Amino acid sequence: MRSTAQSVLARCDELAAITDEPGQITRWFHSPAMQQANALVGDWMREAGLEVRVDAAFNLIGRWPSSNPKAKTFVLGSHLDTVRHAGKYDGPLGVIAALACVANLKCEGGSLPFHLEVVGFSDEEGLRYQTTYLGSQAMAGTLRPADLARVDEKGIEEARRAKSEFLGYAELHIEQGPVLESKGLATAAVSAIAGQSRIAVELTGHAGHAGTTPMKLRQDALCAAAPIIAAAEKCGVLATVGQLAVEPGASNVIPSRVVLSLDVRHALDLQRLEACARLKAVAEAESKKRGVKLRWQIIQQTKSVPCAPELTALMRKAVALHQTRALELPSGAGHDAAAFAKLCPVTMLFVRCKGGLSHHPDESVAAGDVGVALTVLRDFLMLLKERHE
Ligand code: HGY
Ligand code: MN
Ligand code: MN
Repeated sequence: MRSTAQSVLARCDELAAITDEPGQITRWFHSPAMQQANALVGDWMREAGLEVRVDAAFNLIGRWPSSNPKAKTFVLGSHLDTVRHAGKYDGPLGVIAALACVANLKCEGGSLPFHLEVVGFSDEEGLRYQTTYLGSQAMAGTLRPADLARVDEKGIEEARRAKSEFLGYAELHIEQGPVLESKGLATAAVSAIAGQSRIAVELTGHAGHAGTTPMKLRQDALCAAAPIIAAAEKCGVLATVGQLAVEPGASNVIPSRVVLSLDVRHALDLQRLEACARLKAVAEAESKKRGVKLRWQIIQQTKSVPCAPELTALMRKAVALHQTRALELPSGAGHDAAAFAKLCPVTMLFVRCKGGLSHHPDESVAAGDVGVALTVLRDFLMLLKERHE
């Protein structure tokens, strides 16, 4: 039976019911929920006639081999893990829509001059280890020893694949921003993916009695953290403190230790790195002023990644078959395509989402837009087929 926008959305609903935190959608790397998600989507891949496996980094892979054993592989991917209290579509829409597109091609008796894989990456968000692209980096072979030291899974590096295998990669993803809605467009190609810095800031002061310790004698870790958070809000690039832990966490005890997360983004790497340097200087000054010890730990830095012009031109051509305007938008959000770009040319297709809202349970997409995206993705594959026949 043909896959439609409605069946794609119904599967997003079904997958959304699988969570590590009842009452909300949360799936972190290699959790029980992620293993259930891989099993469910793996069954859908088998139903579509794909060869299904899970690699050493717990990436789910559905393969449609070409009749030419010497052919290269084209990958349609996105991620199945989520942020905490996520929406239904950030990641899963890309995997389920790609599978629907491939299933329809196979139903029509189509064939491709290249192997095709649909991949559900195991950890794009980094909820478990605060590092992003764990699954796609494992496949790209770009995990560093520091990343591996953080991950309590042995042998994950065996997921590595060779550049020579791949023809290219395309990722369908909700825009997670307001531009498509403001322009009245369903889809757009993506020009580049912004880089990001993920930093853990630890401030260690000294606990004490809230009622007897004079203000000027305190080493208050939270008072040292506050100016850093205020500076992040005004640092001139996108900066977010998403996590804040305060110890010992009693109302009548001066905070002795604070750990906060810093997520810094910009399309230009130099701007991002300069903003991080400014924030580190604030942290050093504020902690010194209070006799608080500072630990500034860069968890991960990922550079901005341009999408491949030739593939993106093909994606724009496919968009132009269905829309009056075929734009190319930059992505402020990170995507597995950024990690996969180490292996081969990559491109992306954005789908309008309501209010540009994402990383929120109210994330939503219109069936009509998903329908357009399915057709664009199919036409993109047909254009690719023409190029490689
Ligand atoms: O954080 C991001 O940009 C992506 O959702 N992982
Ligand atoms: Mn995503
Ligand atoms: Mn996300």
